[in-house]
Amino acid sequence: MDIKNAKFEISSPDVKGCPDTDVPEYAFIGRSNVGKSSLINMLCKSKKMAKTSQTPGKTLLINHFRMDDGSWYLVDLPGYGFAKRGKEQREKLEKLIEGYILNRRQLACLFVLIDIRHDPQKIDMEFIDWIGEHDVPFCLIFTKADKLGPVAGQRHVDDYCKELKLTWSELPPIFVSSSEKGKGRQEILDYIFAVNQEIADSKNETRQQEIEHIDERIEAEE
Ligand SMILES: Nc1nc2c(ncn2[C@@H]2O[C@H](COP(=O)(O)OP(=O)(O)OP(=O)(O)O)[C@@H](O)[C@H]2O)c(=O)[nH]1
Ligand SMILES: [Mg+2]
Repeated sequence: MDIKNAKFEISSPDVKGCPDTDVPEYAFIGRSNVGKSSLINMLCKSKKMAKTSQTPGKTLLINHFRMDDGSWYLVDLPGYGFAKRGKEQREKLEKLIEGYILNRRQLACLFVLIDIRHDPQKIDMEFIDWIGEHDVPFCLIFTKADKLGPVAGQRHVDDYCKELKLTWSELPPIFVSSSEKGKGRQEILDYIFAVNQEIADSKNETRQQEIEHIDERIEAEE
């Protein structure tokens, strides 16, 4: 399956401003400059739908992109941990990210992006532990795979998983991507479409149970 159409919808300064929807959404988070906005563009086969920059700190709002006529959304979030930001702005962004992750009931999966070249960093590990404590469904995506050869890339992923296994008994789904080369696109989209299907199935089941309850009540009254 593939995305049929994709369109920017709205930028919000906080979770209260996000669109009032009832469909699943998939958000991208990670350190500033890790490639969140580029990955959204790559998935949507667009060069400029999400704004990217060589300078960290480009994305400062919650950006909603509607997919397939609004049947699901991709969400671009600001990066965390950009040291050059002032304390005040850093805290403001942390609040925005936290508010979105903990309160957005439409969030079907949070994709946590890690630069494939880097050794495990404390800030990412702490973030992963934090979302784990709050039962946020998440996947890991190792980005910028084109910057390393396949052997070195796999070694970095393996080392990362080893580190994660020190605190996690089970690892989340893991993807490797390159927005430059389109790597990982189909795997990530397949995952999203499978989760969309699961959510649709469970909604149908709930609806079916509600109908059966109503039927039973009508029969009892007759
Ligand atoms: N070689 C390579 N460069 C990439 C890739 N993904 C992103 N970049 C580059 O990395 C830089 C940052 O990309 P963005 O997509 O803006 O990163 P971001 O995570 O959205 O950054 P903030 O919004 O500032 O948090 C840009 O110069 C991109 O061109 C990739 O897969 N390969
Ligand atoms: Mg960005």
